[in-house]
Amino acid sequence: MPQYNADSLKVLEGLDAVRVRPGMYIGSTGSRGLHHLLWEIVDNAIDEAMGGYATEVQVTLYKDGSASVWDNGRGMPVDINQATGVSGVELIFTRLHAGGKFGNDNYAYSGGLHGVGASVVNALSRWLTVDVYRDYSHWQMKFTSEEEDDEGKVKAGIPSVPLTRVGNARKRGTLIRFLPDDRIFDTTEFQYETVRSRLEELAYLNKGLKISLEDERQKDPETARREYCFEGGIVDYVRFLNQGKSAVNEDPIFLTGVQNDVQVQMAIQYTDSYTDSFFSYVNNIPTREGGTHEIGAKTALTKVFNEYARRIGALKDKDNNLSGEDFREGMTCVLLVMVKNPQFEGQTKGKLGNTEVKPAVETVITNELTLYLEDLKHQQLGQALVEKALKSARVREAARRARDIARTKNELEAAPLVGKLSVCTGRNPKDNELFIVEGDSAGGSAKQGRDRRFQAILPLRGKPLNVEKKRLDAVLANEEFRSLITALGTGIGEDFSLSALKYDKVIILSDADQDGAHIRAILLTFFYRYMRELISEGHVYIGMPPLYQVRKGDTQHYAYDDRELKKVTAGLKGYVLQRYKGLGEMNPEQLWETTMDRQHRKLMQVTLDDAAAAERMISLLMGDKVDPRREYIISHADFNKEDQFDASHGAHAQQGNAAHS
Ligand code: 0RA
Repeated sequence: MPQYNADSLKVLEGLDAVRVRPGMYIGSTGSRGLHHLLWEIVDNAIDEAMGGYATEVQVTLYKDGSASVWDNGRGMPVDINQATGVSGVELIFTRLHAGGKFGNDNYAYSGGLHGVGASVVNALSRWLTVDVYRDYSHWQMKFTSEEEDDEGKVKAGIPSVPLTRVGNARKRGTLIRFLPDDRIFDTTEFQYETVRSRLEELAYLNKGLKISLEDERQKDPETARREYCFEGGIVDYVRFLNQGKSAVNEDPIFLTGVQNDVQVQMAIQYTDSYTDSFFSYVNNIPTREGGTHEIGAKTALTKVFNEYARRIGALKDKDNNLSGEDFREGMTCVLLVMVKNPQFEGQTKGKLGNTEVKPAVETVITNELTLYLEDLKHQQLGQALVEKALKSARVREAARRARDIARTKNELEAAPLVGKLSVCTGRNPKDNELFIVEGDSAGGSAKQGRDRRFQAILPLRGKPLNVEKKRLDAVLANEEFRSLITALGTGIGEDFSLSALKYDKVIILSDADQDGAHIRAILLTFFYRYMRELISEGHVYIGMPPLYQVRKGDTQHYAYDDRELKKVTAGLKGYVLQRYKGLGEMNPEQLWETTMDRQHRKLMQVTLDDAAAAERMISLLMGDKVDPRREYIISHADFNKEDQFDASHGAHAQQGNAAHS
């Protein structure tokens, strides 16, 4: 047993605090918090690479539920820290906030959101082992959270095997393996897709770094091992995001520079689509709510392009400047900044607050984009982009007029426009739900079966317009969408206002087949493009009708997937099984019982967790390039799989009352 002095006792108390309030350190004890543990360790490995010491990071997920992270960096310090008399490794894993940072400048940019340190991971694991390879030696140390104190309380992250030289080694690096504690977490299963997509993203953000994933739980060798390395960094990333679209500039514009300690990289590729997609990151952390870095970049883009448009004579002295939106039409952009002390704000801490970052980014982008456009090689592109912006401005003006007309029309002819809508009687939007139902017959059942106090029904006839291929004016001209917009009450695009929302939940009800999936995708695309807050604030849901009815005598059970069907029918004899092919097959009572009743239904909440994946999925599925779409559909053709929305929209299944709170 290792010896403890008074100082280290205090340290142990510190780690115990982590187990008392895990949420304070990792946000939650759900799946998100679980993955946070892994990101914590991955961040340290990436820091080592960003410092220029490592070229490779490997993550492994094991069958026993543990995970490991390897980097070929310098190896954690194994020598004794003079002030404490404890080895560097032990300090890193037992001292809160010691992390790997040591006040070292190399680590100045590391994880703002994570950065709570490897010790937190240790405290929340059943066991953790470290292997350090450096100076031709292999060192090992182990920790455990299995021991109990006199009162039977678990002691967090106690060294169980002291740091020991276990052999010779030629390689250099650090391997950390840990088993998340199932007494802390609601789930201890690492999700393959969550891990894979984040590692891929990190590989794009860290040019030239080789990041691999090995998942020993996977049978298929292709999924079991993935390796990512992008020599083009974020330039490759925008190309990847735009795969489903037709590019205007094959070679993305790449701008980079440093200003007042803020490192800036930006890659831009224009496509022939009409929306803009801005993906920003601070210290490798996605900033979905934007912030000062985004504002700085957008300000610079608008300013430089307007100046350029004047210089080439596309704008005359008398003309007004074009708007930022006009220059951003069809733009996909990745912005990555490195900031010393990032302050994250906003609902989900996804917004950068540092005021000094705006002028820094603005300066870098202004200088670099000006130089880029002055280059004769880029003259043609520059002209084309100004043309595109001018056209966007003209259409925007036309759309504004159309919208005004739509608005007055709505007021004048509100009744006919929402004629298909069956409103609810309750007047409190917080209690109310809008079901968007595929097909008139299911719509009819829903109208009869609903609780009319809280539930409104909007039936959709046939497939709605695919908005991905349309500008706002065409969307507004479409009657189906006009009904929807009017029903929601929020307005659309720039005019969107969440506070005017008439329903707390907007629930899409479509069949569990390809057509149904297509309709869902079109509706989600519409919300994503024109009412994004509706999704990000958690108002959009997918209703999950059961796939089976099991009837025996007077009683009936419903099963929402094959696994549940097995459970329901286990030990049951002489039952009648019905497989529902569509919502239309259910009578009003059945539809109510299975799909609409708050007590029993299953809803999937659509979230924007992975906006980049959503963006890509939407352009692949809804865009106009046929080949990538076909490929995607072939490889993801199982439309009954619940995690279909995980990949594209990060949806989370919720059952019964859970979805109701
Ligand atoms: C501080 C000092 C040194 C290495 C590290 C931290 C280090 C930490 C981690 C965390 C994961 N992988 C890591 N690799 C290295 C050593 C400094 C030196 O060798 O002089």
